[in-house]
Amino acid sequence: MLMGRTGPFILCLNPWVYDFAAHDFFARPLGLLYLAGLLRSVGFQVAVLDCASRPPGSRGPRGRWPKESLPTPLPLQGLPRRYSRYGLSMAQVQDGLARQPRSPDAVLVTSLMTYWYPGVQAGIALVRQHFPNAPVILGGIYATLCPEHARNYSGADYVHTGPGEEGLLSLLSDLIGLKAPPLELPDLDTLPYPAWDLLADRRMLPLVTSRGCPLSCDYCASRLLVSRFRRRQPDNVIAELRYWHKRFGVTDVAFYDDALLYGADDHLLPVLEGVVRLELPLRFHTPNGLHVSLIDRRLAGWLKRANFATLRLGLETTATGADRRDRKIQAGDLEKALAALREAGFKPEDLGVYLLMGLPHQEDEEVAESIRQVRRLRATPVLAQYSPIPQTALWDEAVKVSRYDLAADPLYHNNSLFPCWPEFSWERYTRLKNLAAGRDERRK
Ligand code: B12
Ligand code: SF4
Repeated sequence: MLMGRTGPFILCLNPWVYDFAAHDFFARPLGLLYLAGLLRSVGFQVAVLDCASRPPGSRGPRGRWPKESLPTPLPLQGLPRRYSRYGLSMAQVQDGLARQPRSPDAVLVTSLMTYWYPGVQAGIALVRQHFPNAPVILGGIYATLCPEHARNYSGADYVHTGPGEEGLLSLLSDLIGLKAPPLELPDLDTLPYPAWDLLADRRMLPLVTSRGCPLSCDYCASRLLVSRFRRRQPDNVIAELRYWHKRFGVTDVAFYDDALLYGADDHLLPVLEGVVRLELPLRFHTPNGLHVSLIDRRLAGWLKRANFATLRLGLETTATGADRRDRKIQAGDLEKALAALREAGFKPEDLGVYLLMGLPHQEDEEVAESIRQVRRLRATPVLAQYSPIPQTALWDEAVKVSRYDLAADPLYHNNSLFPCWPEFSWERYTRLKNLAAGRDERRK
């Protein structure tokens, strides 16, 4: 443990979202909060500034981010969409930086979507204006998936790839000469809780009970971000929920797991049993899609009993065989899962089913048929637009078909561009959106 009340001071920054469209759908900088928790546990003084947050007055665990229009970046000009900065205003962030107790010994900056890097650049530039002597370390998903780009263009002094827990303390010692004691290599159960209490907005708790995914779908980056699937002990998860509920009365909890339902008998089910047994008045959300094939009647019953309010299932497409880009679903799985969930008491509007559109070579009719099937099964189709991700199995194909030079600039990974369509088309998009909303079919 570092001694004294005034240990080294680390500022953790979650930059703004820069995009054509964005919505705070239970989004919090969980990875950064884990690192803040870890540093605090060994004696660092830590502060968190979350630029991608909503002002305290706005309601609910999710909602619209305030936005300010920005000039569209040069490579994307001509697209009929307005580019914006989402989150706190520039003045609020400047004020947040000015209020820091002193100049930080280092600044940790996180990153999420690869194509949000202009927000990372802007955040780092602002930090440099305020704290010219503080080294800036960038990590997170953009940094891991596009390390060369991040090294060349983010403005950070150091770009870290992969999970931050293992290398962060030695990195800080190297960069700023801090003498932190060697850390027992943390497993997921000995890791301190994320420093969620340092967020100004505590209306919703982001929770992860595992890291990585046992599967490997062609369009997904999970394996590249975390190579090994690991899970926390159920008791550890229950203890965390109890802790935050007791301390701050939190009720809304969003799971960020890639494979929350995997091996549920000795993982999620004991967690939910614990929540029900302890009568914790929580409400759960799964903004990241759940595995359809793993939902049976027993599990569905527990999801209802434990008060899951926002359910998203990851179907992606009803295509079968070689047309599928993943290995997570077999014929009949969706029918079985939805029947079990409805029997447990979930209503069609509770059951959002993600359908992936904009994949290379994907015909609109495939998406339309998936939409119809989801509607026939009395669930709600939710369209998710494909974002090509470097190093994934589908990347080369995406590069081949895209009208953009995907490899030249991560801005082109933006799913709002439909980068794998021959051109951007509001008509094409609107037709499928209407169909998903149940409008088009009725008019026919
Ligand atoms: C939860 C999640 C979401 C949440 C929101 C999360 C958030 N914070 O905003 C929701 C469900 C809303 C979401 C939405 C989307 N998502 Co998402 N999401 C994820 C997911 C599953 C987990 C991210 C996470 O928080 N992990 C948990 C924490 C603990 O890990 P972490 O943040 O990576 O942090 C660790 C390291 O990165 C590192 N680290 C992080 N910061 C720093 C800083 C420093 C200094 C250092 C040293 C280290 C470091 O250490 C941390 C601890 O180990 C990832 C997949 C994945 N496995 O990561 C996809 C992922 C990020 N999403 C992705 C996509 C495509 C989307 C969508 C576009 C989906 C769609 N088509 O609609 C939307 C767009 C969102 C929007 N608002 O517009 C892609 C990224 C695509 C891209 N081009 O970058 C991913 C990678 C999934 C995939 N398909 O492969 N997402
Ligand atoms: S199951 Fe989900 S998280 Fe796992 S590899 Fe496939 S898409 Fe990614």
